[in-house]
Amino acid sequence: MTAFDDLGLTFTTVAVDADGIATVTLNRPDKRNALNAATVDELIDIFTRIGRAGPSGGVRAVVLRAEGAHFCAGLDLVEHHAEDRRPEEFMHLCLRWHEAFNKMEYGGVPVIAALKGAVVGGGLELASSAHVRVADASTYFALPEGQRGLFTGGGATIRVADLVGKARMIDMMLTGRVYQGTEAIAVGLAQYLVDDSEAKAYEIARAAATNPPLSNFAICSAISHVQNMSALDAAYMESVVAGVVNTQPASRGRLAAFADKSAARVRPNDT
Ligand code: 1HE
Repeated sequence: MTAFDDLGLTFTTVAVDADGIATVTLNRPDKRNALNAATVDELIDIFTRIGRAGPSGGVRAVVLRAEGAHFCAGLDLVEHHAEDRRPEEFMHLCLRWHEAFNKMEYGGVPVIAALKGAVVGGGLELASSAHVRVADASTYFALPEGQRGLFTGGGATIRVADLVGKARMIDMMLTGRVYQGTEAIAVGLAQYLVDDSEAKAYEIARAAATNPPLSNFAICSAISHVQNMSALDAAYMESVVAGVVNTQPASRGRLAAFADKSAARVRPNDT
């Protein structure tokens, strides 16, 4: 029995290894991991539990991955069609998407998305809630909402616009433009383009997990909160966070190692 077994997950799985690296898997490959309402509820449950352990315990980093050839096909269009939802029902569904994705982005635990195939519509909204996105050669990004007669509802107007800028997002939605490969990296949709996105995502998660959890908590919550603030309040908030993080006991040994010259220095990459 793991700490997640009692959640009764159907469309997702969670496994945590001995180092505290959690693997959260979208596990609905026959539907290209389309996000039905139940999957979103599972993501809320998973990331509530991951965040609740706090910066001192439990999960130290998350790799978000998917079964099958595609990361995520976005909103479950078949369910949406069948449900024939009323406006307020879809509004409340969107609020659940936001609950799940906010728990990811503001939860204080690094989430690394291992991408492949389609990362489209709500799938891109999910990916953009991760802290680091890793793409491979098969990965492609799009916002086909316009073509479907829909609009984004899972935070793309905030997070995707933040990644690529307002003008590119509007173009993507008006025209269905697809980004992939180095162009996707250049516009900011992912930070890494590699042969094996999962292997790289685990490498990043393991590297991040060597930082003190309180530092990662600040990195993976404070930076996002700051984006929502005025510059004046953000600077104040940054000072308070730095007051807590930069005096933590876990940093003492690291500072001592720098002072006694035993710590690694920051060097340029090998050329
Ligand atoms: C789905 C979905 C889905 C696949 N909802 N069932 N998103 C989109 O507009 C993308 C829609 N999907 C696609 O364009 C393609 O399916 C893919 C490019 C992702 C994959 O293509 P392919 O050829 O591998 O698969 P397929 O044959 O299209 O689909 C395989 C099955 O997955 C099929 O089910 P089956 O029971 O007939 O086998 C499809 O119905 C199912 N499937 N995608 C439901 N999205 C909060 S607002 C967010 C708004 C949005 O996200 S809009 C963007 C929606």
